[in-house]
Amino acid sequence: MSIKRNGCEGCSEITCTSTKEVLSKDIAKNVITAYDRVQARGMSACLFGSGGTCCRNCNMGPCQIIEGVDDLIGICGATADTVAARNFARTIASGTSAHTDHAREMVKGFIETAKGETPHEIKDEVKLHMLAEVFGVETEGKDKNEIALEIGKMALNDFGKQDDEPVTMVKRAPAKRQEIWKKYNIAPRGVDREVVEMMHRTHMGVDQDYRNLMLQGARCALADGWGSSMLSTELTDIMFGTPVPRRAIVDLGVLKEDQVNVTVHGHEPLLAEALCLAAQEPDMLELAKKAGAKGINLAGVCCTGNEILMRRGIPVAAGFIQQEMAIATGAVEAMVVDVQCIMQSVAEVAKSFHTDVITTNYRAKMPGAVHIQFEEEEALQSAKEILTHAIKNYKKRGDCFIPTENKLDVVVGFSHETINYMLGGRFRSSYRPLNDNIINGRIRGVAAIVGCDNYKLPDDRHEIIARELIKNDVLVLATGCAATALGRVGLLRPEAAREAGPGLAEICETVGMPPVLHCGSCVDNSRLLIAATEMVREGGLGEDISELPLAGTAPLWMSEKAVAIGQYFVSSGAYVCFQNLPTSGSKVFTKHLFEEMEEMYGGRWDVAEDPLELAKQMIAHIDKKRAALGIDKKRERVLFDMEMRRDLGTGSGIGDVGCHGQQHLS
Ligand code: NFS
Ligand code: SF4
Repeated sequence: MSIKRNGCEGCSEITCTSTKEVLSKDIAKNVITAYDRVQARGMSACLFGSGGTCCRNCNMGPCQIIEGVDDLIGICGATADTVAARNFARTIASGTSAHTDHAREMVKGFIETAKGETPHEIKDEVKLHMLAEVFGVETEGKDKNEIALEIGKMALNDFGKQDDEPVTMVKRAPAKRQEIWKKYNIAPRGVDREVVEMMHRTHMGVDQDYRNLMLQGARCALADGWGSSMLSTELTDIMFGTPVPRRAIVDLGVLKEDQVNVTVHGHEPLLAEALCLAAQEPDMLELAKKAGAKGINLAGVCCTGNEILMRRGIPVAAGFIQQEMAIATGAVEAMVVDVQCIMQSVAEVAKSFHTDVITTNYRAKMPGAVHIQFEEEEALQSAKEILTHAIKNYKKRGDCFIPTENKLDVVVGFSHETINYMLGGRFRSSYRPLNDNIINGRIRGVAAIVGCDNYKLPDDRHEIIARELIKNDVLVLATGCAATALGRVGLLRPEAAREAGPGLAEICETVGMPPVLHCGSCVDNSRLLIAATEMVREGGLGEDISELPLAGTAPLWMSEKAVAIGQYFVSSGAYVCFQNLPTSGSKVFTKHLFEEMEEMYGGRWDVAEDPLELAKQMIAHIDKKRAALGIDKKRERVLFDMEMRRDLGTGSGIGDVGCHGQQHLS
């Protein structure tokens, strides 16, 4: 490799103190990171590629197309709008397939659990019964495993079914939303079918009308959000417990000098949960002691990290952009990976250290890694085998550097049920108080900051956007690597309420919650769909998601999954603003995303390169929705007298925070 590193020269875009510290140390001097590759490559991205008008869907191409130039259409005659739409739709299909393949594994694991064939159990029976109702499963006289087995089988059917009926969860959406989906014939059918149909329609010579292509794009994305992702979230909650608020730590500093450090990187919680169980087994701890370590320290990376952080309080070492840095500390015995968002470079970085990258899934192997197949039916045994391998490495550890100065406490675990519980209190857990506080203007609206980190842009963008939103009384819900990034800068702490506007601060202080709520991994964006639906159902904010003062962003998106998520939010009625989209090469298609979709779905795409501008656009949308609901005037009242405080504390139930999560908070 000819790219060189020079201390921290290549880190001009890094603001994370821990990352900079690690990269400035001698032990990391040979580590080439993605930052270095971005620098070496410069910003000369291909305009056709980034604008979405490069087509290589057949072997007459590749064709690079310029909109409005007659000679520069595809060899087959495809125009810029068709090609941009096809590429965008394929991105959605790819993102959907990733969530879907993950979800299928979870459903299969759920079925095995119901049969007693895994070390896991059906933990959340309340949610099990709620889901039984959604699936129409009779519960009378059946034990929890029987109910789970029936739900599991029906859920599995949602992936592969061939009839034209929508997937089960669609019926959870507000009635008005379901009508819109019916009108455009985009209620998702079998999830796999929507992906296959999308791939078919984008094949050379099939669907060549961008509007028609994007009807399937919307349907495919909805199959992700209301189909596979929602199934994954709900069944994972039932198996491993619905998250409740708890304190934890997010930083590279969670690695421990005197323990065997195992980072779990990827997406499927079945592996991570099994590792959590195995790491507590006496024989494993004994083995670690024999190797001279005080224990086994598990730490998460990326979305797997978010899953075990939310449910077990297991710390997150790194988000997507820090995966190489975790190894560069020299303190990691093994990075155990499964699927998605694992950069091939981790195996290269690991070569400079004693670290082994252990792949565990037959679908995802990597040169330079050790493969130990994780078998769900023998989950504990598999996990032990992986840990044994890691423990053996402990003795080989050389110099290491763990940054310890920047470890920040975070409060995580805001499932849609806990948001409801925290705000509503023990006796009347509901979204009423949230709706009331939006109506009275203490909370201006709700924003979702989701998605990835991206080496191409400065890493403080989530923070800039979140600070601007909370300053303007917008409650922020965060998932994925965006949530991890916001945790690193202290915004997931109740103390961050000080930075919020007066209305939001008042509520956060009364309830003891942060102004930015960590709602989980990327598949857990489906929680936000349910939260939005509950807000509609509660009343007072219109009859559909599109009427809510709500906006979403994935400002540093890099993965195709983020585009699928963006599209299912748009098709569900939300305003979604990214920092760029791969469609700029076609004004016609971009207009479809930015304007026509709003007419159809009430939600739309938007872009804003500057993070402050992006936040302002989200706020402008929220204000537009407030005005349409006729609640814009109420916001003029921002100062609270004692009576209003009392009202906030008891009248609405917000002060009654004796929820099961509260004990973790104090
Ligand atoms: Ni989401 Fe999770 Fe992170 Fe982006 Fe990747 S880990 S599923 S895709 S990078 S947020
Ligand atoms: Fe070119 Fe058309 Fe083939 Fe695409 S499908 S590569 S535009 S000829």
